[in-house]
Amino acid sequence: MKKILIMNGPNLNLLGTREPEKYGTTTLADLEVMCRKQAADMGYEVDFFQSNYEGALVDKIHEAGKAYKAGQLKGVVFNPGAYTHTSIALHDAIVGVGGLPVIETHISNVHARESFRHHSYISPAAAGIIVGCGVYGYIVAMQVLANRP
Ligand code: CA2
Repeated sequence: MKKILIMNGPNLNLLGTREPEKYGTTTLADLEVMCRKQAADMGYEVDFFQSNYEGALVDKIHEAGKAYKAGQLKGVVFNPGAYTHTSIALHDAIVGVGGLPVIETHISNVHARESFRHHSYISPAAAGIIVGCGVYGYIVAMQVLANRP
């Protein structure tokens, strides 16, 4: 069965434990359950990955690029956390693997927040972008991937 990779970047392991006014009360473990259920409903498996390390996220994108080319992966839902606003390395990884569909997903509306959150290095490399829809953005992003040709 084909997979969808859900990737979360730095500090998203804290989801649901602090700053609920910004990120809600769903924990990362809750989010994993939601994503696995959505994937099963659509006939996919989920690979769920979180790291606080930029290089580990780069490595995972490389792995995803290979799996996509081998026809084992439909695409990636990626919340790069604060690396969104800083990481040329993640941009280059997505572009570098060539053709991997990445849906950049943010829980909060980054455009309604501090100006340093308004720029994304990931967006030019992404197939689509979802912001400000809470954790349901991940579900929408999965539906987007599943419905791509
Ligand atoms: O809105 C999003 O999903 C963000 O990617 C979240 C990042 C932030 O740096 C981006 O600008 C927007 C922060 C993730 C930190 O997550 C926490 C969750 C709960 C408590 C503390 C941090």
